[in-house]
Amino acid sequence: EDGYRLWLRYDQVDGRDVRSGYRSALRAVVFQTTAGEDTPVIASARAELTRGLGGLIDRDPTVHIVAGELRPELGADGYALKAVTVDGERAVRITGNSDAGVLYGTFALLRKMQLGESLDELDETSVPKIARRLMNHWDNLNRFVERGYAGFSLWEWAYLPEVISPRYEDYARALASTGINGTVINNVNANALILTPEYLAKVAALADVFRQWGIRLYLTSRFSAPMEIGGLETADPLDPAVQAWWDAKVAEIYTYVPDFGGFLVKANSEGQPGPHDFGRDHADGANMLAAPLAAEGRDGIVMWRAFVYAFEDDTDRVKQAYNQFVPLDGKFLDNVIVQIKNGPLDFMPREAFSPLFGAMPHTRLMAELQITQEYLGGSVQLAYLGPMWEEVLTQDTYAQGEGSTIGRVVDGTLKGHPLSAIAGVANTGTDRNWTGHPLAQSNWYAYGRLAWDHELTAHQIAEEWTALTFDAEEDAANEIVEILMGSRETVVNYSMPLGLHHIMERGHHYGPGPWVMGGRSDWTSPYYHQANEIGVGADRGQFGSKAINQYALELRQQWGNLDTVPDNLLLWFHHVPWDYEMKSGRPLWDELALRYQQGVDEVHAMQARWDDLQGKIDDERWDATRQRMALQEKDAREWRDACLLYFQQFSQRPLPEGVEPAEYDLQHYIDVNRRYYPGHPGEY
Ligand code: BDP
Repeated sequence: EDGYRLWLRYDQVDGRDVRSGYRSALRAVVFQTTAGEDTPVIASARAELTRGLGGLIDRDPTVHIVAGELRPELGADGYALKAVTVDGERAVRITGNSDAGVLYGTFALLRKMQLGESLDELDETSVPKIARRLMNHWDNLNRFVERGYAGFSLWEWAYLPEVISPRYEDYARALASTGINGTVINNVNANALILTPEYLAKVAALADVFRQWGIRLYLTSRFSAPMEIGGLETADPLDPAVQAWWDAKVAEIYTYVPDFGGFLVKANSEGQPGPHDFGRDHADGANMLAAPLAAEGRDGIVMWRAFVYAFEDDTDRVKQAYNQFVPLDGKFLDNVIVQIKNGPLDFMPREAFSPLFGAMPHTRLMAELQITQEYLGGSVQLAYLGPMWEEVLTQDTYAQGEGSTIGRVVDGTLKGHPLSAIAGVANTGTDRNWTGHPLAQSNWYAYGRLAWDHELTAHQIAEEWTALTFDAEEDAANEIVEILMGSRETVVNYSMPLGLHHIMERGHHYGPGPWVMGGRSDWTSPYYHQANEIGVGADRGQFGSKAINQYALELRQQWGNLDTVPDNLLLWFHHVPWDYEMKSGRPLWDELALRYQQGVDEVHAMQARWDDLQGKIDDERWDATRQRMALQEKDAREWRDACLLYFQQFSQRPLPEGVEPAEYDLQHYIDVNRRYYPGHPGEY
């Protein structure tokens, strides 16, 4: 049980009665689409059915492919599952308007059986709320994965297009199983080479595999590509020669990948080229790329990232994206969608949400979530991110009054935009189990499920994933679910509690670094924690950076007031005196120290609970997880000790009772020489 099969294990269903129940309910399967044709995607659905039912109940039912009426309520990708009778025999009918709908219905049927649900009265429909459900891979052409912690990139560039790794198909199956329908295969820190004919032939080979599973391929495009591979002297988006170059390039890409999905662009951000280099704005840049993607009947899109900030800009970094983008509202073409990270800073363990979600009513907006755990312990530490994403997607922006949640902004219903999309930065790599930490598979799964239906709860998804992934009795399964559910908050507690943020080590972002100084100010830690002898925290209120003004009045009132701001965002919005009396009645310093301690205690509790699971799940994954938890425990103590020693220099207060004193002095933690880190080449 090495984890390779992910949540698609299809082991024999437990219980003779259940098995025979399924066998008699599934003498046949009807695939119904509007076309009623046997296409490559239908062939994939059939292959999955054969694989799944072969494993689950040792049967291979007859498959009928029939044409049906258009069912508007199912939209483009939705499906209906229904128990029916065919020639006097019980069957299940899977209906979709499209082949993809049938494929998703097939996976849903198999999932129900893996979960042991009855098929007797089966009659249900499911329609994804978001149209483009994407993976983002930060994969470089040399196969190094930026912020990847599970081995190398899955794409074997040197062997493509001739050699097709079987992993490509297994990857595509895993995506399709949760309803993901697109993937951006290369890094946002882009390399123009991918747009050359040599690479496009390789890209096309990947797209050919993915297409059979309903997945469209997208690329990141380097803004300066016309100069780097096109021989032009400029990449000015308003220069006709540049526009012509992109028009031709896009046309060329479609000859390789006829269903190409479009471009993802990181521009004028962290050193990437962009329209500002030529005195133009983001809309000029995005629209130039978008025009050919919508020409000649194409339906490609541009996902233009709002992750922009510049150290020359002396305003609070968390305000900058809003400042740059809001004036451009209404200027983007219809096939441009602005891709926004959940928080305005980066992917911290906890942030307030990006205020852009509550702005730009005339612009299509999408969310970017980070599945890979850049700031949450790589794939060493356990952090099930379902609760974080639930927190984000259910967050109210109040943009159009109460109920204007980020989920509704992203699915397009709030503003009635037809183009909707969501992206998750992948945590996959060549590790045999795909994600490094065996339990990090849950994040890949949870992202896919939420992309389909952002109203599912994190708990529900954790239950599903656990049941699909382990052979565990109910008690053990519940235990795993509970461990998962608390894990992200545990990481918050021992690393950046009470709204602290960006106090990690520089570069690799693994481990504590509240002392990080030097270089550009917005990459230092004191820029964010602002610790001094008076207190700690970033003042983003009316007397501080005023970042709070980027939110709706309801939130300004709640978050701007020390009495009503929740503890978990306290130091995100306020600089708070060390002796400030918290809701608990304790002074801030004591509360902070106790939160760090609580994080460590929670890791200990988690280890004990995990130990008790020995023999209740397979040894292989149990032990791999146990070992990682031992490392996480060391990491958690290091975070606590380093941060408390550091902040104590300012607070000048003793540790409250119940907080263990640090093992070493502060200098020791500063000097920890991490030669290598999970997922980072390191320096030797
Ligand atoms: C930061 C990462 C960096 C990415 C950047 C981005 O540290 O590797 O390139 O985000 O999203 O979190 O562009």
